[in-house]
Amino acid sequence: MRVVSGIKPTGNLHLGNYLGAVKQWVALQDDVAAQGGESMFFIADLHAPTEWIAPAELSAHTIEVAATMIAAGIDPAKSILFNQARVPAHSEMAWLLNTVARVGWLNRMTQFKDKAGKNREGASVGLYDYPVLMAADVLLYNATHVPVGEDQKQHLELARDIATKFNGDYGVDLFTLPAPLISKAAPRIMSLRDASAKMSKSNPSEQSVVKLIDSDDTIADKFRKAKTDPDVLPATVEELGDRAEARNLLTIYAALADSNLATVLGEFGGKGFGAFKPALADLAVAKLGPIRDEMVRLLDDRSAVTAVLQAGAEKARALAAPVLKATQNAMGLQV
Ligand code: AQP
Repeated sequence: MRVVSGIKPTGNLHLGNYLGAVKQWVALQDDVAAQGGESMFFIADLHAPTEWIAPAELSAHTIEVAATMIAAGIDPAKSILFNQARVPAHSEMAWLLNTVARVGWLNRMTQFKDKAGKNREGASVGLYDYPVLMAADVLLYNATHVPVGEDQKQHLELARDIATKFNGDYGVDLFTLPAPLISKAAPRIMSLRDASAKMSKSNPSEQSVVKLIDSDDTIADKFRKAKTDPDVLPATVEELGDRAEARNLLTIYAALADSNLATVLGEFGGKGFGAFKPALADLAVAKLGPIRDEMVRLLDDRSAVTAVLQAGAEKARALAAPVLKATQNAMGLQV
């Protein structure tokens, strides 16, 4: 079993990235190790500039995201942690896979349509080709399982299609077909200002996103000002209905408390947000504060984080080299 997943350094990580991805990866790294498998987590810095990001921001966020992952519990002794750009095989493999991927397949990718919006002609070729680099990211390591959010499932399907076509076209049994790992415990966290939009690094509204770098006061303030409705909380999940803001805050509470909506409503049903929001703020500060403090400590001496990334990249390069070589050989490339 080999688990591979990545995260873009397009900004400071937020509560959605933590509850929806990093927290699950931390649990996974122990399960995978117990089964004699391997976990690889990478900072997807090659994916980040597919939409404009200033170079100084990209390099700063790469180190910050690595520090956040370590502070949240990704243990470099148990998992391989690295940044993509230090492993040139990702880019090389992406090009080789570009020759197999079909334009029609990429045209169907909904994330490109969402991100490019009306300005498709003005989108970067990298944004269009993003799923092929993602296929390279996982096929390069013969990943068996890829933890992904629902929104990335389509990209993983594409990776499987590319792997199947390559194996078929060249008559080889080279690439492992990676399976998506969608954790039931991984919630989708929505913006605190608009519960119809997901919490996102690129949301310009600071109040909509709880960042893992936020101070205790800022975290509490953001929850205090989170958009809600005027009603009291119901006693059961069924009665919650379409109250999206309430559901989002309850989901956050349940995920932070390692609990579930029914139990949280058992405690807060019949109470108003005046009682619930301070309890949520306290819980969030108790859970996120130590991660932030450790992150700040790690960022005080960036060399330790850089050393982790360098060591991780060395291991990743060693794993990638034979797969890249076998791919080149299969295609008849003289390298
Ligand atoms: N709001 C969210 N709720 C739950 N999970 C989330 N993830 C992101 N936002 C939420 C999960 O975090 C992992 C890494 O995501 P990413 O940084 O590679 O890309 P993203 O999903 O595009 O994240 P953002 O924050 O929305 O970044 P920008 O604004 O740059 O596009 C993934 O597993 C994702 O599911």
